Amino acid sequence: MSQVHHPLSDFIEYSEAEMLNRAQHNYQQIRRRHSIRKFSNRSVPKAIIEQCILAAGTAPNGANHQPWHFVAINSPQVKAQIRHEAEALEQAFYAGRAGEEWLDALKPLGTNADKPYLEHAPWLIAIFSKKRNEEEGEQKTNYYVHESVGIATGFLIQALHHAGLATLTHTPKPMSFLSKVCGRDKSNERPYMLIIAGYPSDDATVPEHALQKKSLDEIASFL
Ligand code: IYR
Repeated sequence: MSQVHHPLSDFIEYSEAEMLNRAQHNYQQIRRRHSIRKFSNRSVPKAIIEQCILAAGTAPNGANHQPWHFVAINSPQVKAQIRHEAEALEQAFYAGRAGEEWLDALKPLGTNADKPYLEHAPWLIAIFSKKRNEEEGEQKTNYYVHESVGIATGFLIQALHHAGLATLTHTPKPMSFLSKVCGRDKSNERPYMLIIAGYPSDDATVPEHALQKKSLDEIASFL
């Protein structure tokens, strides 16, 4: 592989005052992102989702192998199938598979096995991690797959929020049904997470518990 480098032509330098202002503004924007569980069935154009996935695809990742695949689902049939399978798993989870401690931890959120939003929301985005890239007959091992896909997922959530959409992360356990439903039943791919995106319904709420964020002192140290 050649080692061509390009000048860093798109870096923008801001004054320190501007940087502080931008950092504060970004915090004020991102702190308005809340996981919600009541979505409107109002449609959202595919073009918006495409731009958000493009943004996710710019995430830093191992050796730039980009070990991810995004399946954006708008089809009512596929969404119904996902809801059906996810609810069956969640019923077992809430009936005891989770264990007492986990169920106690979820109590303040008020979650349960019913997942109507998996059908109501216009878009479900299933994210797959790829332990190998197998495009066009090549066999390339991927590196730092979990870290890379985690960062890309963060970028995706940020992009969706920035675009003006509400989001929810969902990780049914086990998630293997997503591979089949999404047509990604390949030995090199694993479902990583499901992101629900759309408009909140008029009666969407945020649990008080979810608003309690740790202070800077609690989450950071400066040496
Ligand atoms: N996946 C389940 C349970 C659940 C687990 C965690 I950790 C949460 O932060 C929220 C929910 C569900 O979606 O209900």
